[in-house]
Amino acid sequence: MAININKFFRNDRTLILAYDHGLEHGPTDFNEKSVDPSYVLDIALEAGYTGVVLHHGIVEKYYKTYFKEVPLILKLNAHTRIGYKPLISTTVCSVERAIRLGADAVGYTIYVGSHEEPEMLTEFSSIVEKAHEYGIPVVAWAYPRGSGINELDTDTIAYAVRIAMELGADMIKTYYNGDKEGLKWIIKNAGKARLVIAGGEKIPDMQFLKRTEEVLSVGADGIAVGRNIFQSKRPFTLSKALAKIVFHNSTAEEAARILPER
Ligand code: FBP
Repeated sequence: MAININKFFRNDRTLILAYDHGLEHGPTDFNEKSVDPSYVLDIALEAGYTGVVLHHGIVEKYYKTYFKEVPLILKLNAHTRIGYKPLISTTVCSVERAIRLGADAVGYTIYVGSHEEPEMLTEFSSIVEKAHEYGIPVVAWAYPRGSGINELDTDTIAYAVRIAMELGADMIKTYYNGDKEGLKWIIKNAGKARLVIAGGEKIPDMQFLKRTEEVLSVGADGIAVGRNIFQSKRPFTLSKALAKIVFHNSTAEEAARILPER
């Protein structure tokens, strides 16, 4: 069956709002507003994001009515920051349940280089096989991680992306380390899979807009951002500025004109 990821694209670019942090990082990532999933879904809807990333519990209780206008990537695995544990992102939802809940794609994190990587490779492959049988695209979080691993080394990121591509990912999310030439090589290694850049820790809004302009200019297909939006003091206008860069090729300077203060 042909797998179509176009639902997540507008003008051949994608802008995804990630909101799986409550599980991945804990509530310290949130403020009084962003702790409420409805608030974050409002941002996604109003700013015209072409995708949102959620775990199934939030989907069941919040992803309803008009929020469904924003296509859904349902995250199938999770890893928490609390306590000591192996570096494996555990499967917490099945492909079938994701489909029943209205997912347009499923997402899965692979910690490439971790001691537990083999399990994640096997599981990811099974998920790709099953999701593709149902015609559902798969988004891989290809994150180098583990003892002795330099998470931001260009060749290591390229290797992580290559692994996800060869195992059948339709879209791959990974880090940007600031190496523009390196990103070109990373994108080449994604092949026909689409490549999106993760947001990372909160940086000043203008810096984030510039970083977005940069990765798109090199050839990334879009960005998947979380903290840089919902930890911003102006998540709605910042999202609209981002959309100008992503979908309309505005420069960061042009896009920033809509921000109340710089
Ligand atoms: P951010 O834009 O906030 O970095 O979100 C992207 C993301 O991949 C989330 O989907 C996920 O919860 C988080 O980063 C994982 O963060 P970490 O790199 O700490 O594992």
